[in-house]
Amino acid sequence: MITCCIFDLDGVLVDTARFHYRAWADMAHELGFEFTPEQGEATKGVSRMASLDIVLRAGGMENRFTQEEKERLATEKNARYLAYVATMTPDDVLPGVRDFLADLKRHGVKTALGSASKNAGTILDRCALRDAFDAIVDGTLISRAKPDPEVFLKGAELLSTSPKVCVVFEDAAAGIEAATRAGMRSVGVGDGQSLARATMNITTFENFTYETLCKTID
Ligand code: B16
Ligand code: MG
Repeated sequence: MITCCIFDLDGVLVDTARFHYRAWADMAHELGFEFTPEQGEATKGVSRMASLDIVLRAGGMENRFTQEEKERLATEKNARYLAYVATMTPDDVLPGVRDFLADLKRHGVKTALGSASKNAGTILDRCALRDAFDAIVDGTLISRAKPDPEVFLKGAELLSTSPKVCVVFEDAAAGIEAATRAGMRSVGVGDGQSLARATMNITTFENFTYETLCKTID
């Protein structure tokens, strides 16, 4: 039985993962090294400060900065990221997402957002997605980042449901691990390789329905 779907935001509902990557790569370039898209994969789904550590480690600079300097670098990266986000419109919601959310609503399935991002509210508003969710959990409400299951357990709690009836949609390996640790099934969205541990995988929401979801993993 699947009565609740919890969605990651960046890389699942909207393609902001490329904005995060660009903002980190720009910062790295200014610091004097290149941060590749392959290295960028490891920042998906993890918190801002943990992402900063990943980037600095890639450039051999993990011990170069004080905590205060790291806070400043993270703030600058976030300003760059928000400049990209400011260009977003409702057209930036990924193909098939709105139809799938509407299909879930028709079947009485509850929905929650489960994102590590502190900017999730801004993105939901820019893309006119806020009203599509029964509950919203973002980086401002949690204290432990994925792969800790906190974000998804909080979503289930707000919807008053058991993890057993929840399915998580995720584009990051850390998010799939968080779902598994929460006792939930998961759908990996995107590149199958890094998401091999998901219960099932899709590459797009186009033509994906609640019926297909249930047939495949229920
Ligand atoms: P922010 P998600 C995550 O969002 C991103 O995947 C990850 O790359 C980012 O570092 C994290 O949010 C924090 O984002 O800097 O905006 O607070 O995938 O969990 O929706
Ligand atoms: Mg994501």
